[in-house]
Amino acid sequence: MVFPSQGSDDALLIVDVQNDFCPGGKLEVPEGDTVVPVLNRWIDDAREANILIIASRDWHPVDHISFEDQGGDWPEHCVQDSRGAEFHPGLALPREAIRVSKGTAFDRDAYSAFDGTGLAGYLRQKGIKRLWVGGLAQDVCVLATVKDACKEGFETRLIQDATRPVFPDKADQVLREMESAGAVLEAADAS
Ligand code: VGL
Ligand code: ZN
Repeated sequence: MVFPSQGSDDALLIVDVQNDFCPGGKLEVPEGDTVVPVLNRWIDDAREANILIIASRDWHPVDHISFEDQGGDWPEHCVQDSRGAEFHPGLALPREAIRVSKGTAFDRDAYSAFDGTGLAGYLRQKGIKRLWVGGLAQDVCVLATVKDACKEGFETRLIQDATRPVFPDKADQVLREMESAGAVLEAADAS
């Protein structure tokens, strides 16, 4: 059991565990794939306990505004229906997990899984109060998602060993930023 506590008001939120954010991908997160076996344990537990599982994905149209050749900050990545946009093949995402796509507008980027997706309302409708969050990248989309989750009033827990940053130098600063937003940092899994 990896959930320290759980109930029908818990949900597991997996952010952007996609090929392009893993080693060999177009926007590589160092050691990004190491989150996969960790998250698989959380998925196992969530399934056993009937906990809602949400998986977000970065899902850009071609020529997205965030791409360098369009004047954006990032190399081309997670283009809709490309291999790079697929979830990491090792991620044991069950059929019933809810998929959330973001960053789908040509002219606007979205880092947070809550941005433009209606996710907060959906979770409230399901009676969710507490979110366990992991995925990629810790300093970009996970950070934005955690901050929005706190702002939306969810009790938010970051699963520290289930996330990795694009820029490892910023990791500590990012953790402090999450804490000041109100998130709780879950230490590495003891099991
Ligand atoms: C992300 C950079 C650009 C992420 C998405 O999922 O962390 N990072 N788009
Ligand atoms: Zn993106």
